[in-house]
Amino acid sequence: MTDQQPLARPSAPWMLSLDAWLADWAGTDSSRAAVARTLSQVGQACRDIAHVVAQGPLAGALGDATGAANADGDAQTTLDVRANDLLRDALAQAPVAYFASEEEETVQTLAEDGTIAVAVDPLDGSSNIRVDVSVGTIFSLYPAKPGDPTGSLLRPGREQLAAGYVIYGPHTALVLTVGAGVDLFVLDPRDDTFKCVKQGLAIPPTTSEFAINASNYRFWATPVRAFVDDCLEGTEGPRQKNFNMRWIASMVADAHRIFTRGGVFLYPADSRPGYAKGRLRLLYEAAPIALLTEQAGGGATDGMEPILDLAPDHLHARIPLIFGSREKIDRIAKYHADPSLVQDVSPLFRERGLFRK
Ligand code: AFP
Repeated sequence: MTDQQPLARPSAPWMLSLDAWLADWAGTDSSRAAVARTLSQVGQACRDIAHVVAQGPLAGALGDATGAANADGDAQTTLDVRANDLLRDALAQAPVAYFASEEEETVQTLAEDGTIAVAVDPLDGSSNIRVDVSVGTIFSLYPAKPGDPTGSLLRPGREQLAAGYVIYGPHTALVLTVGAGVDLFVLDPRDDTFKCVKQGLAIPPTTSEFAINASNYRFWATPVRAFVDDCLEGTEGPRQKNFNMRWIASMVADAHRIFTRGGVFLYPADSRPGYAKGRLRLLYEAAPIALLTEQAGGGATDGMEPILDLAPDHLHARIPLIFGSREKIDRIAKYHADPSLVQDVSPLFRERGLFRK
């Protein structure tokens, strides 16, 4: 490229700042304006979290356990608590009535007259902090029901007003939906502003990648084993193609790969004590990822039902979560709905599973 040639740029909204993007979307609609102000504050908190993450050990022992546990019994790290505080403080400057978090046992009331309820996983993948692997923040917005903090949040994911995640990786990226497709923003370190770099993210419908913690193989139910066995059989199995496997142990990082080049993520229920409903939380992990996934043309299921149709029965309820490329989700759902299909689809199942003794 010579000096004279202009850089090839997609048309607007390339490089539109998050705040400009939100103002454009909200227009003169007051309900949208409340959502926009809330998302702007989420963006500011995540920018601050990105700064702390980037400092690594210079900011203190971020990955060390504080000695406390969250409502679910997981050990809290210093960064879990810092991220939670940054989000809660930022959202106190927005029209947010209620704030729920993985790190808070109950719903916090921030502004009695607020119109939005927010649920967050402030720091997803905290076991990766110490090894400098990507971590993230997940967020979900609902309309607040006046005087009903918990009821504002215990509802089907389809009622979300907006959802997204931020990944703190080699660059910090925000993936956002307000219910009309999915857009990608990158935090520009030159002026500390999220800028839109892609509109209308679409998850490729077919894929040759899957993500699952295969060390739990012996604890899985038959449909999940069958699906993985079929992938592992590669060109010699019923799928007649080779697959690649990835597991980052930060769902946000696995999700970001799937939003970029397709694939499927599975954290199923298993027979270990405490894992009867998997590991991930419906309100602030599965539901926002499911909304993003559906908005990007993919699917998200607990094996039987779309995640977005499910309402948590308590704030920290868990759910088996399978999301990603449409074709894979449909196949996995079929295995769950009719276990007799497992024998047809995978003639080698039970005899030659690669993880089987
Ligand atoms: P943490 O935030 O407690 O590290 O959990 C991360 C997570 O919820 C999700 O991001 C990963 O996909 C999953 O747990 C990893 O779980 P396993 O360690 O059981 O594979």
